Amino acid sequence: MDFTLSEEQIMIQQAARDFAQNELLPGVIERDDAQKFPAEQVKKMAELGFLGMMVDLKYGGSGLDTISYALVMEELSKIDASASVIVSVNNSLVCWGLETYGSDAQKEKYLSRLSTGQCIGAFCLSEPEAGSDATSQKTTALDQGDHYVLNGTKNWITNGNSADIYLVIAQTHISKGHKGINAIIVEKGTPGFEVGPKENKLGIRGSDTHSLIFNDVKVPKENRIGEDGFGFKFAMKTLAGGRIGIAAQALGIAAGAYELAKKYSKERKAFGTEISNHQAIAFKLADMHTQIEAARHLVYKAAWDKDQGNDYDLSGAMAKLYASQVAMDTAVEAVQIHGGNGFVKDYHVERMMRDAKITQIYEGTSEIQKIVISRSILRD
Ligand code: COS
Repeated sequence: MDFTLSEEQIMIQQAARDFAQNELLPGVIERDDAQKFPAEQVKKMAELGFLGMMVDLKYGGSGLDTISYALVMEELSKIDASASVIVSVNNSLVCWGLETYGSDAQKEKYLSRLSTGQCIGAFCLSEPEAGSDATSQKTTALDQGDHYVLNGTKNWITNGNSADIYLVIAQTHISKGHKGINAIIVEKGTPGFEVGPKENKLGIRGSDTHSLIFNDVKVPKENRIGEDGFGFKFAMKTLAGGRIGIAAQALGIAAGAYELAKKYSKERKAFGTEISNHQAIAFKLADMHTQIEAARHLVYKAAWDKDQGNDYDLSGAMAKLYASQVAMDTAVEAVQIHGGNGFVKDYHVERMMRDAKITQIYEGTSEIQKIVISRSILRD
């Protein structure tokens, strides 16, 4: 067993750490406040190859492994989870899905643009009545010979307005249930496709989350990913990898909040000494550090499973379930250690506490992860 990162992985980790400090930290409070999409920062992340990290070089990607991707997600999320979710969705849910299941023509047409950040992508599964219950898709993509006609509404879509390419999950053969669902590529600007209002969110406020409305949207048949009826499996397989990205995001939020709390505890004095000298604070830090290290092992193991070609549904779900809980617990304790200062924006930890919450909800709630885990362990 070897826990050592390769030289290349350490280099990428350092590049992401430097980028986060130099480019994401300035203005992160203001972007959160104003719900401002980090457009300039996304452009720079594209230049660093962060938007198509695992995509083959021939499609403009960085050709890296999932561990490198997790390391980058962790570093970016220590500073700005709004920026890292854009990276996560583009890499895991859009580029990976297209590269793994798309046709050669689809890859030629869309993948290089997505992996180089010329445009960004969105993954559109959730609906007003189909979040966790993902088979209950109400959006339809009816077969009209050489094209589909899409009707319906998607909810809470990350990159909702900033994307140009949308992977839309929709029901084609209603009587077939989940076996009648398709995944269809829809380009922004297609007549009848409208972006709804921006959500005013608790956390990750810099990322743009919108509903999407499809009103008789005509899309050529060649935009369907995989065989007819493959859409639900496509969504499940894609989300299984996405969960590793979000687990790494949660790990980063936890690690970022912990680092700030540790630093603060060594500066702030109370009762004549730095508060880190009080056992009440030191023990909190000990718990945080231990839990973060455990989360890190789960996240890297899931990424490693994916790189080895092992099944990663179970390890990805466990990583997300645990890391998101650690993110939430650590961020709450980081605020506590900061006391009154933790409750104001300048010290960052209140934002991290708000950002942490979504990691227990999106790409499968913690309850959904427990369904995936329990079904997997009870199968044998
Ligand atoms: N990989 C491949 N196929 C999968 C799969 C996976 N990880 N998980 C499920 N499937 C397949 C099943 O094998 C089944 O296909 P068959 O009937 O051909 O065997 C099909 O998908 C339906 O699965 P199942 O019967 O288990 O469906 P359920 O309605 O019970 O739900 C869960 C399955 C709960 C796991 C699924 O709906 C889910 O993940 N929901 C959460 C979705 C989500 O993450 N939403 C957030 C939106 S994205 S931000």
